[in-house]
Amino acid sequence: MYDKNNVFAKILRGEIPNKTVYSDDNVLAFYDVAPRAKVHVLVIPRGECTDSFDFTQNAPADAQVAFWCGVRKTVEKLGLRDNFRTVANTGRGAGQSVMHFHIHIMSDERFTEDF
Ligand code: DGP
Repeated sequence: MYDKNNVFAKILRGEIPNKTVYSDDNVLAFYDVAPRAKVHVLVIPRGECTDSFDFTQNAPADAQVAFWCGVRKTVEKLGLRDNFRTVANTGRGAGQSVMHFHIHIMSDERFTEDF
């Protein structure tokens, strides 16, 4: 169940400030407050969804396409091309701490871990 008081919902409502990278009618992209890579940006849909499972199951198809377009535009705005990762922690067991679906975009000179 979606909690309207999660921190990203508050960011979307303007109740918590953020350092915006990209914004449109469907998505907001902003720098992670606790970066774990040289570049660490979060992309979130404006619609209410808890995680990637919820998003892919329940968000309208056009919202899903618009979200990935927003991810692409964010990557382009950051000037990234061939050295970035997109990660979607899904569920508490995977370390998801904010229950509003988000994609991490991370880029560094070199990653120390391979997946
Ligand atoms: P996850 O663990 O996948 O749920 O990632 C949540 C991320 O959100 C985590 O890397 C830290 C970030 N975060 C938490 N609170 C805030 C905040 O108030 N502002 C910003 N910019 N990022 C936040």
